[in-house]
Amino acid sequence: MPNPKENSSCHKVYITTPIYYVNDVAHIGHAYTTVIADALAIYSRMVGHDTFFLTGTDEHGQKIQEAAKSRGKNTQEYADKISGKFKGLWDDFGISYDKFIRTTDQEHKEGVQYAFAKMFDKGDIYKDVYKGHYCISCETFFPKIQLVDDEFCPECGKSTSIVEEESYFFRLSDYQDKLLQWYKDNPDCILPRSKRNEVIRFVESGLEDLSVTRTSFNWGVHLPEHMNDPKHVMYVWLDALMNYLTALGYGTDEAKIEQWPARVHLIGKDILRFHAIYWPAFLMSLEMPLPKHIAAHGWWTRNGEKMSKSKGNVVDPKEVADAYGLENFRYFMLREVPFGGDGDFSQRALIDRINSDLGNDLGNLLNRLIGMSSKYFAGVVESDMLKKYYKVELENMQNSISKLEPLLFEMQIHKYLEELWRPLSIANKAIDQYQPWTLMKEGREDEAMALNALVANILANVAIMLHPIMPKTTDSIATALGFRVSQESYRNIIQDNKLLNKFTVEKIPPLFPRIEEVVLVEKIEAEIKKKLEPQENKTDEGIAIIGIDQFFQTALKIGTIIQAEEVPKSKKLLLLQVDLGDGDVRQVLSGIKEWYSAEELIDTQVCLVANLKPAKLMGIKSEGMVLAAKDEDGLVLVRPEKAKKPGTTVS
Ligand code: ME8
Repeated sequence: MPNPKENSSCHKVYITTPIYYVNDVAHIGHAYTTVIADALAIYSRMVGHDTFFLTGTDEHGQKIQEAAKSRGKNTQEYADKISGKFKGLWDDFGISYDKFIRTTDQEHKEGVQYAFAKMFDKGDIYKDVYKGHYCISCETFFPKIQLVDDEFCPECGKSTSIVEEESYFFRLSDYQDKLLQWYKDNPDCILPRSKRNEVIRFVESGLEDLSVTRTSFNWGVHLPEHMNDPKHVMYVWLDALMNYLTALGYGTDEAKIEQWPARVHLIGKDILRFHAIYWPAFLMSLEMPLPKHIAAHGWWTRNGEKMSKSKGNVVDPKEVADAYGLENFRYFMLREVPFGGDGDFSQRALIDRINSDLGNDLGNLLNRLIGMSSKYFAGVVESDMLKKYYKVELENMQNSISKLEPLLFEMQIHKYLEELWRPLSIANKAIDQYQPWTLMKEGREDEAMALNALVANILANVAIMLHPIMPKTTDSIATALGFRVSQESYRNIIQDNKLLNKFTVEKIPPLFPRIEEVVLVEKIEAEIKKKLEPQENKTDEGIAIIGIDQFFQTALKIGTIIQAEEVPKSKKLLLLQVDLGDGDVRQVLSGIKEWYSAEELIDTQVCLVANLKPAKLMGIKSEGMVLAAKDEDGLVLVRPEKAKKPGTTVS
């Protein structure tokens, strides 16, 4: 990255976030990625680069189709609604995206079809049959050895199903060496660098060709019409990754594509494999230049667990922003956690950052300047004498500022902010050391004015460089100092080290009123407490102690098995029809085939969890779960001691 002092030329800078799945609403993990990208985009525009910032939503695939179905909604309407919520949140947050792409946009679909045809014509895509373990939740096939207990997804823990279908394949294996060469030639292509090593190890262990179409559902981009194969839709990751190109007009409006390649794709570490392996391979196949950086950040956790929609432990970014101030929250997220590492969300840490870094170090410095200049100089600040008296402090500050830009684009954002706080400490120390009140008492007015000017100029530099993270707050600081944050002030103050012209300080209200605990949002607090309770109340075996109310949330009923049959191709599953009385017959899949034959189960009774959300295994719906006990000697079903009427409640 060029030094800002030398860099006045304009570059094209294309910044992207992942496109978010519309299977549920946003949480702070999404806000984190989006805010980092926003900060980079604001910075890049301020420097004068031709900047394009893309975000959007990922709307195809079985997961979305099922999410809509389980809510009884039409898939497109459901996608419209959740996509609108993401967009609404980013608009509320003032995120400065240039385009919000949706994978259901017509131009996107056409662009993906164009790319597919291009790869097919080149011979990089061929047709074959695929058989494998598929996790719907992650929209990914996993080799058997990676499964937990031969069945469960290694990523999310959910049950996988065996999918056997005709499929088109991308010749990923052909790109193994080229990918390794790319990682080798571009040490910064994956950030942080430690993540690059992980990717290299993965690729070196061997790449298999990638199945890139599905026939088991239809909510996706269809193959180009001329390929005459209407039952196939594209693999959601091929569709989704292509958004980075189609948003620029790839396949529909080539004239706009000059913004490519991406300067940085910001992602979470959960989707690094797709971005660092599949995506560059697709791009190589399409003969497109590769992105400069793929930057993977860590996870936000709650009590040490990854925050995720499926776990239900998410923190709503809007609630936090409303409670503590949007820009304070932005600062906190970017300052608190080293990029690439995980961070546990804590309100205590957030309050400490606001009161200490923002209130004490930054806000108080501005108050001190306002106080000193109005008391001694009717609010006027003049920089004429600054270099005469405080040259060393000034140079130290400028030295710190000049180190910043590379840190930002190398994704060392917490270090960027750490470094940016050094000038503030230079200013605060100078006031304590030289004491303007003593200088005034001793009649050294020039020195007192120079000290004021030192503080004002340091604040101006910090305001500009903090602008990408706290745009409105820094606009207020700049207003107090008589200037506006803009490309021009960036050039003058940061690049050319110019000092502020004579100005009169404008008094503005305190920027960071101290936050006491009582201001905490009760709702968030109550939620945290609720989450913590079961942790504190555990048996010696670590099992949560629950109240009777929680127990009664599970509907346990006696049912009679009226029909049982084997599930073709499954070693473990039997398909049972369980009568719960009053015409309520449940279809239940149960992994008991190793211990029971279908025949011996007919007309026997079981205990059934009757209010489980229906789930699909191997494409078959299951509407309950039979209780069983398993130890090293095998498994037995839990049954009533004597026959009971079907539907009898177990309590
Ligand atoms: O993966 N902490 O979408 P998604 C930090 N549609 N960041 C988190 C997070 C957490 N706990 N949880 C999610 C998808 N994120 C695909 C992407 S791109 C072509 C397709 C952030 O809705 C993080 O950036 O599951 C992660 O990569 C992204 O949200 C995934 O969002």
